[in-house]
This record gives sequence, C-alpha cells and structure tokens, in this order.
Amino acid sequence: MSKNKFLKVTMAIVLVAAFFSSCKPKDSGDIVSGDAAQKAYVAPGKYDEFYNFVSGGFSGQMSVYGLPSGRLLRVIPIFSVDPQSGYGYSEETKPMLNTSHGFIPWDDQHHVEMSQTNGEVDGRWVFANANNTPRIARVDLKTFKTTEIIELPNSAGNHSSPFITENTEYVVAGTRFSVPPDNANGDVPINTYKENFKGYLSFVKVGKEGQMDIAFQIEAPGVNFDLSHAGKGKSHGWFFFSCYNTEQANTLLEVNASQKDKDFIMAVNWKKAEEYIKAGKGKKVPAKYAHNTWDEKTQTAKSEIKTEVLVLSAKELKDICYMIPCPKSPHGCDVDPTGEYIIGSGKLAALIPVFSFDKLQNAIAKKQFDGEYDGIPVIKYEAALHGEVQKPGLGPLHTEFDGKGNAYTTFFVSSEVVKWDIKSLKILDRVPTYYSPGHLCIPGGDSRKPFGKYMIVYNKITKDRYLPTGPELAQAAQIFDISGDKMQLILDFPTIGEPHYAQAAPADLIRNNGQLKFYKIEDNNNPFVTKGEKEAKVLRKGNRIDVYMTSIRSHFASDNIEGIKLGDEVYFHVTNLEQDWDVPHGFAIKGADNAELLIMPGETATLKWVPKKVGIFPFYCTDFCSALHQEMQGYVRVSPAGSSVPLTFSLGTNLPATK
Ligand code: RUQ
Ligand code: CUA
Repeated sequence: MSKNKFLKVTMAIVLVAAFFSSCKPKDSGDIVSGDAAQKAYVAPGKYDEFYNFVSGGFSGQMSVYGLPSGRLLRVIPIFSVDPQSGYGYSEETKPMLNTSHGFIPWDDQHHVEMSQTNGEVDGRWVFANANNTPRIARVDLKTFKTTEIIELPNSAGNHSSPFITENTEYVVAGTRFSVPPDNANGDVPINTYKENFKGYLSFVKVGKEGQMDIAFQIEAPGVNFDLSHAGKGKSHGWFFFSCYNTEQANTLLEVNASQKDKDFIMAVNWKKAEEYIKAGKGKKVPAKYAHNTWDEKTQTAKSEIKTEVLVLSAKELKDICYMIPCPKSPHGCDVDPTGEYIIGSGKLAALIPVFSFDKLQNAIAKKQFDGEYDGIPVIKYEAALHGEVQKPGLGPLHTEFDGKGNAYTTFFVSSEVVKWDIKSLKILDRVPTYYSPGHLCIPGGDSRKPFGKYMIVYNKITKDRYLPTGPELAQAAQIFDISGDKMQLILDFPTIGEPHYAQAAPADLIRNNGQLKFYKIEDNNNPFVTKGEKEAKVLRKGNRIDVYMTSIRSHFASDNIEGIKLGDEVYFHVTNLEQDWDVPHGFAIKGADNAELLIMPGETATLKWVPKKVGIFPFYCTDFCSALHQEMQGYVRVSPAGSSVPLTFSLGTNLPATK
C-alpha cells in the first residue's frame, strides 16, 4: 500500500469510527446569551409564528410543534397505530395500514415534505415516507389527518423519499436497499447482488386533490439510494439522488461500502422520462401494492391492491440518468433556492462538494464523461463541480438554505452546524449542537422561497441535556435565531420519537387554509352513522351485532344493552352528535382487547369487541367532556351462548327484568 493510500484508508477508518461514536464538544455548557429566552418566549394564549412538522422516526408518526416556543401541538398518526385517536384500531381506519404484506401496525417515518406551488410552500399537504415497508403518505392540513397511503413495489427501505417537484407534480422515492424486483425470482443467493439486485426510483403523480398514483418507476443500478431533492427554477425537470455502496457490497457495509473515494449523485431528467413514457417506452410489470384512501364523506378508509407498474430502464434509455461522482458515501442531497447548486454531503468526506446545474448541463452536452457505471454515463467530477467547501467539519449530513445565499450544514461527528456562502464557499459561522445533529430545518428551507428567521436542528443524541429518564432519553431539537450574521441558540425542546427531516411554514398559511373545526352531521355518510338519538338501535345478524350509538354531553344512546351472547362479534358504531369545536367524546368498554375510540364532533367511529366472559361490562366516555363526564357511561350484559335473553337496548328507562 502506498503511503498516500495508507493515509487515506486510516483516515477513513478514523472517520467511520468517529461517525459511530460521535464526540461530545468540550464547551457543552450553557452557551445561551441574554436575550435567548425572550426570543423563544410565546406568551400564554399567544400563537406561535410557525408550524413545525417533524418526522417521528421509529415512532412512525409525525408531530407538530409551534415555533419558536417548541410547544407540542399534535401527534399525527401516519404509519403506526395510535392509542390516542384509535387510528389503526377503529374499523374505519384499519385499511389505512394495509399493505401487500397485510396489516402493518408500526413503521419508521423519516422525512416529511410539504406540498409546493411554483417552488413555494403552499400549506395544502404534508407527505411522509415509511422507511421499512416502503410507502408514502399524504396528510391533509385541513384536518391534520392522514388521508392517503400508497405502497411502493420493487423497493425496500424507502429512504430517499418523499421529496417533491416544485409544483407537486410528483412525490418521489428512491429505494435504500436494492433488491431483486418483485416479479423476479427473489430466491437467489445474497452474494449475487451484482447480477440480481436493482435500485428503483418511483415517481408518484399527485393529482389536483392530492390523489397519488405511481406514474412510473426507473430501474437503476443496484446501489443504496440515500436521499434526494428535486431541481427547482432552472433545474426544474431534474431530480438528484445521493447514492452510496456503489461498491455493490452485500455484507459488512460499514467497511465494504466505504472503499471508494467517490460514490455518486445520480441526476435524473424526469421530463425526459415523461417523454419516454408518452412514447410508450415504459414496460408494464406485474407488481402488488396497496393504495389506501380515506373518504372524508363516509369517514372510512378503503384499501385497494394494485397489480401493475410502468418501468423505464435507465440502462436502455441512456439520457435519463447521469452519475456525478461525489465524495464519499454521500447522505444529504440538497438543492439551493435558485436551483443552480446541488450539495452532496459525503459522510466520510473532509469537504463538501457543490455542483453546478449549468456546468452539469454543459458537461452532458459536451459528453464530458468518465466512462459508465453499470450502463449509466459518469460525468467528469470537475466538469460538474462548482467548488468544494474546505475543512467544513466532520460527518456532514444535511443542508438547508435561508434564501439569502447561505447554506447551513449539520455535522454529525463534530456536532455542529456550519453556515457557509454558497457562491464563494467561504465558511461564515459555526455553532455547536448537543449532540450529533442529523437533519435541520429552516422554514421553507428546501423551497425556492425560504422564510429564514429560525433554524431547528434535530439531534441524534441527547445525553445530559435534560433530567435523566433511565436508559431511554428523549431526542432533542434546538432552535437557533438565524436572522443575524451569527447563529444564536435560543431553545432546546425534546421531541417525540426520533426526529429526522422536518419542515416548517408560517402559521397563517396553515391555519387560514380552511381548516375544519368539526364534521357536519348532515354530511356524515358513514354507512353506520346514527344522526339522532331516536335512530339509536342494536341489530343482530347471526352472531354479528351492530350497535348504532350516539354520544352527546353527557350520555350515550343507548346506555343499557342486553342480549349479547358469548360468541357474538359486537361492532359499536359511535356517532358524536356534537356540532361544536373541541368537543370529542371517547368510548371504552371493559375487556376490549382492541382499543378505545376518540370521536370528533360529527364523526362516526367503530370499535369491534368480542366479549370473552359472561357478565356485565361497563362502557364509558374517556375524554373529559363536561362537568358530568363521569356520568357518561353504560352497561352491556353478556349471557352464555344459547341463552334466551332477548336483544334489548334503552336509555333512561329500566329494562324489564329478564332471567
Ligand atoms: S436521514 S438524519 Cu432518514 Cu439523515 Cu435521518
Ligand atoms: Cu363524553 Cu366525557
């Protein structure tokens, strides 16, 4: 080994080691200057300036915070069942979590992306990825509810997702794990990676009302696609994906996928791909994936299994994909607000390369290639390079922008954020973060129009920042004021789950977009709705019992039910008759092995209950709704199978005694 090579290898090993055991900065005291508290303080009763939508990582959910207070406003269930709202437990919502693998109660949610119009955040929807069983979800910001989930075939570890194009034409996803395509025989030796494993990129069309549909997939070489971002402005029509493991290793990636000095950013000309699709170059390939939609009118989800997907081959259609060499094991792939600069954050690189879109176009036109990688043209590094940020820090992960020509990059290993000038590549400022930041977020920070003002950094390690809570500690976010030349820490706040990417938007954009306060009871088309107490009833069909029940302050109708027998399956369809903001009712029954319900005003939700014992089973409202909330209760009598107790239900009268 030459001395040079030896040095490089040693350096790589040190970096790898450092990456996995990040160091704690020495000056980790309270570097909070005098007016910090004032800057983060939002007086009781006052609203925050921004909504912050934060991924929940391994919790599978997304949480919503106010900025700059860091106050938790809501946890929106997306990819995991939610004991608070009954999401994934109520019969209406169960289909949302259906997949080609069946019902999946818990996933890993990494990245969120708000819809855009003309490259600006428009406040309509937030998209979210499921990393483990590949899916993309859409959350409607009128209701803060997950209204659609689409599964992605031919994918595994849906990491470079869900990033969107500047008019929300597409929400895009790249597979982290390359795998054999779904319709190929997957029963192959793992060490046939190079022949049999492929990387798929999914382009999911987003309709006017937000409806998602996989328009096409691009079959690309088998590598790990990590993160991505759409071009914008001049680079609209292009998408950029970071990829690592271009060594195509299949074991001990920590060493084997860190061999090469450069991996790639793959530039994808999706407008060209669209042309090929129009020209009939896509191949229809059998696939099985779920598409789940929430119907606002029936307040019920349905799950449909789709059976086909259109695939374009990057290898065959030479001018859709290009590889740009990028040092080393790139993670974040970020495009500045002008659309000219593309930043690849090599986790193991000691510099940050900044690529120029104009130069890339020029290099493609002049065929400044360095051969091919698995059939994809490789652009000459220097030909696409705008320049390198020298000695920025260790372990760069993600970059956001303030719209004033500055970039902000997190450094996992050296636990800091570095502010630098995109054009001159000069470092302007650096601040320590506690500890080991992953993502960061500036409101509108990956759009054409960042709102600036605050930067929130999401740390991977919390250690000593809060009162200890045993082995498991909360993850933490930190807010910095970035309105001046220097970044200023103003607040720490703990988060739910593990925050990865987050987005933020001005509060008015979200709260004045026609947000719903309650569901109109007359528009409730749930097949099991009970629109008034007089319609309350209990019906038997064989061993299926349907309880049409209402709730209003402070009683259920009916509240006494008899004639249920062991072996019955009971469906409580509870309609909340309230027509006012912020008056949910809950529903819980003793022995329910499924869940409880939380029902919004005007909504109907269904709990399935299979009693397993003979006896009396109380049910009650779980949400403290009025002064007489503790009176909001009822009883179900369960008799042995074959009993002759008639089916009766009542409210306010005593049932005639039956034996
Ligand atoms: S990735 S840091 Cu999904 Cu960076 Cu989280
Ligand atoms: Cu309804 Cu408490």
